[in-house]
Amino acid sequence: MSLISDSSVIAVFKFVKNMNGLLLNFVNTSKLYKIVNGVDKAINNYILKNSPIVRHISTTPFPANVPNAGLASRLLDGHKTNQYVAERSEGQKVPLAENVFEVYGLNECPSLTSELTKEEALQYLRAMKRIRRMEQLAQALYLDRKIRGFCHLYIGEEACAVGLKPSMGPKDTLITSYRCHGWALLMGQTVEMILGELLGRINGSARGKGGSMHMYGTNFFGGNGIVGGHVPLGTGVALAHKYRNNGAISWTSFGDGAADQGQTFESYNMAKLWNLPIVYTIENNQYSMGTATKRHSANTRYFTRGDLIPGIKVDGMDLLAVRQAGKFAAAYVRAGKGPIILQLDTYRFRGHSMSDPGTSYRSKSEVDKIMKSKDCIKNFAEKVIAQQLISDEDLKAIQKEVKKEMKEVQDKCLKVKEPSIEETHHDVYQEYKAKVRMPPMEGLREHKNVSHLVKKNKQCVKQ
Ligand SMILES: Cc1ncc(C[n+]2csc(CCOP(=O)(O)OP(=O)(O)O)c2C)c(N)n1
Ligand SMILES: [Mg+2]
Repeated sequence: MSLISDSSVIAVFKFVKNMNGLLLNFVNTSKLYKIVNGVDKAINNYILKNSPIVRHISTTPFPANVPNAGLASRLLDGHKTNQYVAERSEGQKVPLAENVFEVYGLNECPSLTSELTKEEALQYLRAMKRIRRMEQLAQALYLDRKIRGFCHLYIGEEACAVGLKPSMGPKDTLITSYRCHGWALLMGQTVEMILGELLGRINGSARGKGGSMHMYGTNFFGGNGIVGGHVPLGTGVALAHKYRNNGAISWTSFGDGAADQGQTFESYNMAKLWNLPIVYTIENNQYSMGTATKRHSANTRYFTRGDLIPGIKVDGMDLLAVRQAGKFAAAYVRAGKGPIILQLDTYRFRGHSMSDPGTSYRSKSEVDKIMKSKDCIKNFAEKVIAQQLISDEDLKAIQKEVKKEMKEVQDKCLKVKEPSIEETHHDVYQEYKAKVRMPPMEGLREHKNVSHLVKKNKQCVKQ
């Protein structure tokens, strides 16, 4: 098991003792198995204090049921010793790069140290992979002319949604633009509901009648096609949260193009005036269709444009940075301090929509360079593997599992029928039974024939 002798390990330890990052890496490696065999008490203590992994180093005989036995390192087989170490069940400390945040109107910045457990690492990786694979399938189905109409892919931007989701509480709501498939999945739609909707089948979330831009679900207000049009809607949802006093946040996500809309500034004004519980999230993918940010925005520092609303610029390709910023923003809003803006700098790897090759207004080399160096999934996977939080095998298993899942769902959806022509009169109008100030959301999702209301409405129009 040992690669180097005890004495040289100890020497290295002493040498790197003051170089925290290096030492932690060192402690994370399997060479530790050898280290604990021969080290003195001072070094044991040092490991215990500094290692994100080691929870316990024992000098008593190895107990039958060490906590985390599967993970715990029964280290010293063959080393004629009774020491063992057990793995920490809490997370590892993962440092972030120093330049991932810039703040406006705030005295503090999100922490540059992120705590991450193995389970979380696997969860985030799986979530990003599922979105990407689903989008890749959507792209292929579109090219195969099985999906028609609008279709805006989220490939490249996955860290934005996946990084924010852990900060959302059970009553929090999300509203976003037409680039919504990833968010739909995170907000509880199934892959079948999303692919079914894209394919126009009755198993889709809007029974195949809404398509790419119009998916809704519990606490998920869509999918919205008008650029910036949903920013006031998200602000209205925040007003509803405040009115209902339910402690929830309205997460309102939009693009750099939408950030220039007049209604965005009107929304900022009302949100600050009324101290609404809202996080405005600008997914700045550098382009508004074919127009680069510096050509459409006089000020591309979107996080500074809320006047009295504070903001944070975040490396949106770094999942952990997004998560830290999301946590910070959620705590800020839940403390009753009012709105906050997050600018997540990201990049879309595909064209604006399926009808845009995405290469006439930006060079292929620009796209290739960013895909190579800034891919949020690849970089996150490399980081957590280097930290020994997960293994290459874990990553391969996720890839395999996700690919299989998506293929099965796609095959299933392709066998489902499209909605019939009679369905034109389904779910068009809502009949309000009680006098309420807001329609009950459950009612809106009922699948019912409302042709009698259509007739009634026509009569009203004639009169
Ligand atoms: C009010 C309005 N104007 C123009 C359009 C056409 N349009 C659709 S998407 C888009 C670009 C929006 O860019 P951005 O807000 O950065 O979002 P992204 O597509 O990059 O995610 C435009 C101009 C529209 N849908 N609505
Ligand atoms: Mg954009």
